Amino acid sequence: MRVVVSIGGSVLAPNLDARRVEDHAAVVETLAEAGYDIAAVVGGGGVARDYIGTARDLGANEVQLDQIGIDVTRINARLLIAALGSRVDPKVARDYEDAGDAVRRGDISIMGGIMPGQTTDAVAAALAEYVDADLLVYATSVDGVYDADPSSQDEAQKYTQLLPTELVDVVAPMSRDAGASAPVDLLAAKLIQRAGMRTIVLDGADPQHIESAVLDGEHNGTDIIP
Ligand code: U5P
Repeated sequence: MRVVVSIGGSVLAPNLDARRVEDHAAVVETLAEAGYDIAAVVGGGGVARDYIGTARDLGANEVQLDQIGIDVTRINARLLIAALGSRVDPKVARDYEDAGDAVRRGDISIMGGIMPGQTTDAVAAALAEYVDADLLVYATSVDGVYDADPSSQDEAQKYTQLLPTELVDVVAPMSRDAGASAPVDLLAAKLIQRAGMRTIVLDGADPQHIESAVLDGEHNGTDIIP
């Protein structure tokens, strides 16, 4: 069984806390020890947003801002690598082929962003398809996919299950609002739809949620089932 886990930057490193990174690494190692092939894609979180905001004030263009974001995701990926044992490929995978080679060798592969114009949500979805993953897990700062932004709308309802096509329909209007943070972005949703990828979106603040979802199929997030 092959699993790709997308770990949001705000989930892995909302601040620099070794314990938190270790807890995520421990879950990745537990899954690897349980016989799963694992690749993880790490996001940039608040640190990326801070750098991007500052560089925007300095006049950087959007591609330059994305490049800064990618660099931050790779630094976060290095933190996770630092916490993982000998089964991890020690280099941050720079493309899907690097990551795929590592996974096929039996190593844990960690990657961040790869190219401007997207987020690590899309990287995780494309990687999951590339390595023929059985399951894609988004460990995010929101505990699933809602019909509206739960941080600003009290009446927002969480979906327990969606078809990939429904996921696209739900996140499409959210991603058009500037600054809106859909739990999974539109490009990722479209890649999930195209690949028919079994996906779970869950609250990754406690990495145990990832472990229970993968090992026991138990979670309180949203199941995307083709
Ligand atoms: N980013 C990219 N391309 C990628 C991944 C990330 O340009 O393949 C940039 C985007 O600006 C994104 C930021 O907002 O890095 C942080 O990634 P994420 O945490 O939003 O996924």
